[in-house]
Amino acid sequence: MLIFANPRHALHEGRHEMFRGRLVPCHETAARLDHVLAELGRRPVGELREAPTVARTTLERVHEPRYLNFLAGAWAEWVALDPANAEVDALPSTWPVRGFRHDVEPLNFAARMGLYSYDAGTPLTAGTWPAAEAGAACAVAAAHAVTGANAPRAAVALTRPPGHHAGADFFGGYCFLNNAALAAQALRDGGAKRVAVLDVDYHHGNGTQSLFYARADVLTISIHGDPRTEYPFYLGHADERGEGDGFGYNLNLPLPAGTGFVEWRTALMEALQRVKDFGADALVIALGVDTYEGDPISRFTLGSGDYLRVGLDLASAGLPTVFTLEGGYAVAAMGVNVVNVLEGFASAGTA
Ligand code: SP5
Ligand code: ZN
Repeated sequence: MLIFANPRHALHEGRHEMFRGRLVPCHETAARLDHVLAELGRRPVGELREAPTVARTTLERVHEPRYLNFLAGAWAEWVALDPANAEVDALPSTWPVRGFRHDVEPLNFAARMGLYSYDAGTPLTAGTWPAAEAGAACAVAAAHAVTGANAPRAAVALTRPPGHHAGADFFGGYCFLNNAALAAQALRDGGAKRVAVLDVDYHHGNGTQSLFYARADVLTISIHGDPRTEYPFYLGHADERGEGDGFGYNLNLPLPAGTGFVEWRTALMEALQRVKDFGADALVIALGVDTYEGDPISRFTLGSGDYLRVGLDLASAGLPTVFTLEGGYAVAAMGVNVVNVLEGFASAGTA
């Protein structure tokens, strides 16, 4: 198993997210990834590798050019508005909902923040772009690593900010560039005919779903908290099955808040059966561990030991596999939970 850890992840360090009318400390912190790296130091389940940089054209396989241009320049614009902004995160506060235009890019910075986002929980900071770009490079490198003869079974993009909520031209849910989608597209571009993305984060992978919704070559599956009560609320229902050529190639398995490992694993088995029926050549796992019982913002009750079994189950698909790191906010348990998945996977055989 090869592990590409984002060397720039800590450059993205938000101060606050909007919650119930207040700015509260961010849940998505650099310490999360530091805990995973520390646990990997104790239990080296794979070899750490450095990722080469990613080309803009590779990012454009998934994201809109005008969105990438905005993200890359947003911090400089924010500080140019007022030098005092350097001490404050940029958060959106106005959004073009139904009936507004999306084709005309406003000149106003706040207006563009809203055009390219969907929540006020995702601060853009001085280091957001370099951190996200280096993370995307890890995801693409991980996809390349499992491609070709004598490739290892699995590779991991150990990165933050996470990615699965980000769409072609929007950020949100702590995500800016969709690492899982970039890995899936890189696998396709590297010769895989059919790629499955299985999202096991507590929250529905709305960005990934929307990116591949009309495509039959990338199957998207998400197991998550029922969006009627859980973030991201407006997508992730069981009746979303894809559209056009992609009809039948999206599977949502929403579960009620409070779901424990036995029921969660039943959904995982259904997901893995669908991956098998699809005839995937490669698998991307959007690995969130916010399904953990101690997670402060989520409501499933998986235990740390359960993640070993999750890893074993994922390995049973028998496919070249790329992991991208998504959510998980019980910071102290984060390292054990993530490395348990990887160790469980590796213990199945030749990863
Ligand atoms: C990648 C990922 O897991 N993103 C999740 C984004 C969830 N954002 C909304 C969370 C709102 C909960 N805020 C609770 C704050 C009170 N301490
Ligand atoms: Zn999540």
